[in-house]
Amino acid sequence: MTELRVLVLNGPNLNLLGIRQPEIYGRTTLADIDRLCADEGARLGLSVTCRQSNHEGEMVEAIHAARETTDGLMINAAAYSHSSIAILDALNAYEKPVVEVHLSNIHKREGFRHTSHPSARAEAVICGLGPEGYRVGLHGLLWLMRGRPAPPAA
Ligand code: CA2
Repeated sequence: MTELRVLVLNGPNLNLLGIRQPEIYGRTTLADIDRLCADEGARLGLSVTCRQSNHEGEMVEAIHAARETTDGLMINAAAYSHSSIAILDALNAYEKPVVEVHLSNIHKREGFRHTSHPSARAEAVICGLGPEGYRVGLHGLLWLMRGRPAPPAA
């Protein structure tokens, strides 16, 4: 059986994780998160590609490309979550499962973070679990890509 392919797409400033403002976002770096996703993906039999961009148009193009090359997508659009209709439109044109992830609980933060546009498209949203949210997100995405199988009978 061929591996299911997943794109993990991270947005602006997440490249600074673990380097600046550790009091807000912690000491885990984006490289650590990429490794977590690759390792957990391998355990789950997924082929995981991680990308980060500080540019809205590049993120839109990465989502367009993913239409042909992936079976599921996990996105942390970072600050573009709260502003980018272009990214929402690109996600709406993506026909496979989408999981949205945020490190922080955006609903406990400033009001302008409470609306996240990708949530209008994503099958599931995870926020507030820090880097662990990416692991949980991959498990959820796999379940969605498999077509939401029922749990085994107890
Ligand atoms: O909680 C999340 O994952 C966010 O998507 C992170 C974004 C923020 O704008 C969203 O509201 C919630 C910010 C990512 C910026 O990360 C930095 C890391 C270190 C230093 C500066 C920024």
